Amino acid sequence: MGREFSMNTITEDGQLLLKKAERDQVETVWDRYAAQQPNCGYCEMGLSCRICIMGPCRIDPFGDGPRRGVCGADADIIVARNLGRMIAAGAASHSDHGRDLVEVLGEVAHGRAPGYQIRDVEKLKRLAAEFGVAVDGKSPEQIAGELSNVMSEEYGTRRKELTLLKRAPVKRQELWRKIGVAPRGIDRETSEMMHRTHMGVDNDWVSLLLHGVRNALSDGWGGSMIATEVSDILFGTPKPGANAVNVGVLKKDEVNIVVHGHNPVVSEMILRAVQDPELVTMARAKGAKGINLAGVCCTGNELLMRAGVPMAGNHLTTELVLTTGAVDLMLVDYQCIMPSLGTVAACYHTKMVSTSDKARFPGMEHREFHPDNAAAKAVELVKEAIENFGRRGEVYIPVEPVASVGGFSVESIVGALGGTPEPLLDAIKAGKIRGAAGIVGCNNPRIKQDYGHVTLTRRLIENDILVVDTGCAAVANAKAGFKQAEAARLAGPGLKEICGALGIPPVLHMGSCVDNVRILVLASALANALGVDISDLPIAGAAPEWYSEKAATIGVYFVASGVYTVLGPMPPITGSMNIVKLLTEGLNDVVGATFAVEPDPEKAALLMRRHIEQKRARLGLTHLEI
Ligand code: SF4
Ligand code: MSK
Repeated sequence: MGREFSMNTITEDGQLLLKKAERDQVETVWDRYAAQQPNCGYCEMGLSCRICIMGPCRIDPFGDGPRRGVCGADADIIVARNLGRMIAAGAASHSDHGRDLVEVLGEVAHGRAPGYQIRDVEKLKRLAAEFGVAVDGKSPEQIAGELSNVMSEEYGTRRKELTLLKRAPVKRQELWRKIGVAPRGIDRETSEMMHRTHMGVDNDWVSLLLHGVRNALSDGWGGSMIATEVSDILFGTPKPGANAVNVGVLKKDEVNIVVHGHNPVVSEMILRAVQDPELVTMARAKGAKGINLAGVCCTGNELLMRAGVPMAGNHLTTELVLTTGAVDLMLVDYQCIMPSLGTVAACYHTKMVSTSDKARFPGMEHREFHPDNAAAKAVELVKEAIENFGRRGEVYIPVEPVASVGGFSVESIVGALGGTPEPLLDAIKAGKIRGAAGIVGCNNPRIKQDYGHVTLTRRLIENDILVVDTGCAAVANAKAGFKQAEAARLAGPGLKEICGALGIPPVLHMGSCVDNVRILVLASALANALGVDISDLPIAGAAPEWYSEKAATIGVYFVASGVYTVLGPMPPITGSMNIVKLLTEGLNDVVGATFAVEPDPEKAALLMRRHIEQKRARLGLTHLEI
């Protein structure tokens, strides 16, 4: 008798593959999560500290145990330092991803990156103008070289504040300056956070958290924004297009290559290689019908957004795709790649390859990709995947894929509206669309896979709230079928009418985790068109199943930009009621938005709807009492 897996995931492919994993005696993330229970209460509350080796220390919030660490730090200081370091790690991850793209842009400019090219020259010129790079009389390569240099400087400390902050509404920029959180350099804020949280530096929890806000903004309006923009320049700005999602996108009779991670630099070269007619002929000679490229997590989202590459699954599906026995090669770059994957793959024929100089994994071969060798290495690896096709054992692909539409960059959304955000604003003013919500972030075994995303999204669209999503949330909603034009039938009457008129689904896929910045840019465009700040808009954000430090940073830059944000899992802050109160109430007086924490997506939907209706009331629009 197999176990019942409907408690782990709402997805059919997930439940069926968990049964397969059990039969194959493959340990998954859920097994390891169960083995970790009960989690350490001190760590859950943020009350353990291992910053120095006078400790480790922990604070006893209830009993007769210590109320201070060896150095004298109390609960507020310890929780704030831990949260600060979490934000720093998240900002560092996304922003370093951005730096890698800036470096590729520079290599392309100097002709040292065969296979890469500048795909969106118009965006290159727009960005150059924003960064003060003159474009007249220069070739795209010259502009790219100069832009790459200027963007690199954003990472250091030469500027008073980051260039792209000026994309925010003027009121927001002024607020950031007034409270001293306008970031000065991308790396600088992360580095300063690590300094401030060293023993004996910043021991004022409010001051630490304000720097946390500045650090998160350095990512949202700095490193992540650069990552998205440079990816668009190099690989094309996304346009709406069809794709398919879930494990059913793997093909029994084709060579399956899956890309995983976040940075599109490697996967774009793989995409190019799998289209090479010579390699396709080679695959056919080995008995396959062709070569099938699919993605998981955000590298998958990058390819889905720009090229309609199918998506096999989100974070908690990454081990399960291997249990199909159908993956001939999985290539990983960095972030959100479980170190268990090599062990899972070893139970099947799957070849696992890591590609980044900064991310290595047990049980994987390492083949380092650099801009100068990426095109050639991609061909090499696709050949190896073809060779591996013949080594397959049993293949089990238990579901059919779900159709979906992706590719909603700000440019394509505004384009669909006729070149201005006005029609969207008119629909909001008329109450046909009550407001908009950004649903973002991961899966986390603390929450049944996809349940948080899908339930929350369903409740919002049926109440006429347009949903935009990114990351693993976007994949969850695509698997649930919310990203087909027909999904408009699930929407309330007003949203349904607008979707019908524009031919769009009620849930718009805006990309990967770094692409959360597209939501910031869209919110700024709406606020500017209305002549208000982002915090005045009838919008809200949510991360119903978040797990990662990057998601914590995203949450902070959303709130600091004026977006009320509901988290599913509780961050490790409950050891300090001062900090809980600041983040859930006090921040309203500082940045005009707060966090809420609500693991039940039904209740989270109510919180978001109530917030949106309150903002409508303040703008003098029709509103509902919720
Ligand atoms: Fe303990 Fe203070 Fe060292 Fe943290 S910094 S481990 S609280 S002594
Ligand atoms: S991949 S950060 S699990 S969204 Fe971007 Fe998914 Fe979260 Fe990673």
